[in-house]
Amino acid sequence: MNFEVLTLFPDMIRQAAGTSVIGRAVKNGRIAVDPINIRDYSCSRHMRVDDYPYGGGAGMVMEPEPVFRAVTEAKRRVGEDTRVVYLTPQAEVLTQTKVEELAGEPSLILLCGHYEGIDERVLEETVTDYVSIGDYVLTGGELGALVLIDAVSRFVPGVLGNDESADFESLQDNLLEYPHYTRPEIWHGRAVPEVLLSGDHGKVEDWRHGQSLIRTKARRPDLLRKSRRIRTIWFGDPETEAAAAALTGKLTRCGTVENYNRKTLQKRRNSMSDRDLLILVEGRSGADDPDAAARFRNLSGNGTPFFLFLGGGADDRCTADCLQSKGFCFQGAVQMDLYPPSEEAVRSAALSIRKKLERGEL
Ligand code: 6GU
Repeated sequence: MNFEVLTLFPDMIRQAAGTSVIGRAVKNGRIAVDPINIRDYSCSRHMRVDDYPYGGGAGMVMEPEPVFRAVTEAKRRVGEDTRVVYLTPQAEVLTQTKVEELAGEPSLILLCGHYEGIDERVLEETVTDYVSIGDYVLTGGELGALVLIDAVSRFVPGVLGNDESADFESLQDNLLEYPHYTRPEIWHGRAVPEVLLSGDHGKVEDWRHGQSLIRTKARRPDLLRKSRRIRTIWFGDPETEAAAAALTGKLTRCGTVENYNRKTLQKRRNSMSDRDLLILVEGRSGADDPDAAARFRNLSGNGTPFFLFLGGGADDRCTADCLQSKGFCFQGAVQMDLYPPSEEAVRSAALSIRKKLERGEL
């Protein structure tokens, strides 16, 4: 993946991109971080790139033409259609979901502003994404660009070693990570929680999830309000189950995946709350599910949002209508190639759901 960084301080980018995990990834050729000095595209003999603001006021504004020329050069290098991300506090705050979305691009052009900002007209003409790294003001966009490069690069294959994998991040769950411990077993009189020494994987997982909840409630209650328990139901063949499991795994670390081919489950009462999110993966080919009413006999929601994922040309109307009448709230249907599901299809399906979760739209 290529990062073209348009900046007045290329050394700052070069320094940081030569160090640690990102430095290793650059040396291995997994990513390229290419600073472009906006000053090299100045229109004046004195290499000026800023001027006084129309309308008066404090500070200087970066002129449009040098920025435009620098963007043009970056596009010449990595492609005309490359997204241009402007790092600015006047933007949505970067999240793990946005990071993963950007990681799907082959290249990114990162535009770092300075002074009071950049002439609005060149932004209108070139910028595709506005990104802030938090609600505070920095002296320039370079640290934002470096934060973005670091976070995005973790998703580029080969950037992380096996034991640093970016497979599933706790933040994708809108939950904070549980506490970690290593040797010694007792340190400064403090013991490692006993359950971690028990060797019981189920118990350890339960404990960690509990700790994540406690921690999120205490430190980031705002995240908890966006988090939902993911409940996946599937029916169809083993490929459908694989798709259901993959999709659930991209949404949460602690969801359930239930087989609704099975008569026993259809008989058991299954009530979902308004804090749950139902994912229904329907794999059978052909038209509607004629058994929908019987299949969902004992399933009930309480304003519970749901998404449908349909494989092999299955129709959504019957299933959707049936669930709507049982207290579920239809959020969308996606046709998926389930035979087998491509990793890309699963990834983009999960991303679109997480975006909605993050915006509080569910
Ligand atoms: Cl990305 N740039 C600048 N200049 N200030 C910021 C920021 C970015 N994120 C928060 N404050």
